[in-house]
Amino acid sequence: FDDCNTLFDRQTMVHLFEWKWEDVAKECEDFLQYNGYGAVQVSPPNEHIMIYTNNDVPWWVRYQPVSYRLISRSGTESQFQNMVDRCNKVGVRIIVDSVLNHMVGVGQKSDDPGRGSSGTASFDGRDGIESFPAVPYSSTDFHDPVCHGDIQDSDYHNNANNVRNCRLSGLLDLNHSSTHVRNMVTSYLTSLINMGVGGFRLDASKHMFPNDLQYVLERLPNLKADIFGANQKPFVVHEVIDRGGEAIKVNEYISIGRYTNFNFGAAVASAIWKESDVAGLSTLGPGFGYGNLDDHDILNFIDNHDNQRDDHPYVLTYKNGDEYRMGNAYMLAWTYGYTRVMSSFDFKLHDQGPPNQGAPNYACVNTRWPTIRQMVQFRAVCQGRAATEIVTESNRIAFAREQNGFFAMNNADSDWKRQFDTTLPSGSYCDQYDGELQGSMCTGQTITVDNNGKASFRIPARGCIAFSVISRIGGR
Ligand code: LM2
Repeated sequence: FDDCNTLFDRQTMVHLFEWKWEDVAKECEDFLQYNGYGAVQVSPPNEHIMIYTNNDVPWWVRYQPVSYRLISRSGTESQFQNMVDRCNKVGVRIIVDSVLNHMVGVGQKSDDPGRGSSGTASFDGRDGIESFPAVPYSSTDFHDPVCHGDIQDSDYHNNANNVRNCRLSGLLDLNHSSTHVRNMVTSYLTSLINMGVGGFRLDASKHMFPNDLQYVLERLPNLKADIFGANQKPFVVHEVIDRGGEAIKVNEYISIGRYTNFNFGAAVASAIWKESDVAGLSTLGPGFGYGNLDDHDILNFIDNHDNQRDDHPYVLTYKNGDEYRMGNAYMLAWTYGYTRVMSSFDFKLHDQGPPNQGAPNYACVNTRWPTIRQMVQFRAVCQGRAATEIVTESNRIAFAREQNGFFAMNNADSDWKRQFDTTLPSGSYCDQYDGELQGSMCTGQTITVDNNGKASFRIPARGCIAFSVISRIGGR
């Protein structure tokens, strides 16, 4: 389940958080396939609750399943299938965010005023009733006899069983040791595989027992051979937050997939905020610190949809502007792990839903970050190339990607000017961090590499530079 099943030179996943299926399909065709993206993580596609407050529907309704039918705010089953087909056709895989741990919050009912579901299923989440006829689940499919209440804060440190048996903020907790529940979630994931998806981000894996998940995952069919080749297992990344000090450890999950490495974004943020030194990022990899496991065990990212909404995020988010650009650029230039970038929507309030849920003619502000686009391409062309010629100074790091690329970050408050060994073929290169090559014109700094691969240039204070064989002026 570690294998991302993406094309060799497409080593980045993008989370198109809350995007509609029709828009994802267009994005695969018009943008992702040309820019080195291998996969899209999509929001949960199954039927979920609806809650209308002040003309808004919070983003988190997607994390309260009502059934496993494919009808959500993002679209219908046929729109989902159409997206999977169109993305696969251009070599971009679909990774489905799958909510298996729970159903709705206790008390939610389909006939409450202002409530309902994204489809037509009725449900009754009142304590003890717990009825979801469209799956079907009934009260005996939940963990109530083992734990009838919420996970307590202290459980995270000292009671692994409670974290897995009790309710996560009131969400009705499915019992995955039950044969019926296992069959229902297995058939849900199986149907997605048969539609052509490449894998899953399993929501709240920490809150499910690894052996129950293993039972389900081992019973899944192989991916569709006409798309992925013979005998390919789905990619699985477990959402497990473990930054140390937890009763539940990430190591419990790495034999059944990868895990979401929350320690990576934290290390990058602290370096860029100068709580540590970016020079130390030259060792960010297995063994760097707690939770940074082997390459094939992890998915790295700067921020995700949860921690970007924290009151005081411990990671960089789009609200950090240039610092976010630096963090993402380092992640994409560096050799560690499979990487995921975030494509979200601007928000003021934690619960705020996406902007496109009202009338069809919503005003959509498209703010793709040119640096991230360039750096995903950089990562693609540098795939398989080691980081060499690593240079560090106080608050500075630079490295080559073995004859294919060169990256430097200067987090100091003064310019960094010196000669580097780039390992690149001689020629003129265009900076992909602050500029880009458009035909034969470079919109940013031009770097001249001599016959020995050496180049002297300046990296602005609190800035980066990146160039590679695809930004060589006049071609490779
Ligand atoms: C996750 N990973 O393990 C998701 O990444 C995260 O976004 C989900 O929480 C969580 N697990 C459960 O799937 C979000 C959101 C919560 C929200 C839940 C359920 O962060 O705030 O909880 O989805 O929609 C909401 C209310 C909460 C209420 C709960 C149950 O915010 O106050 O608790 O519904 O009604 C009483």
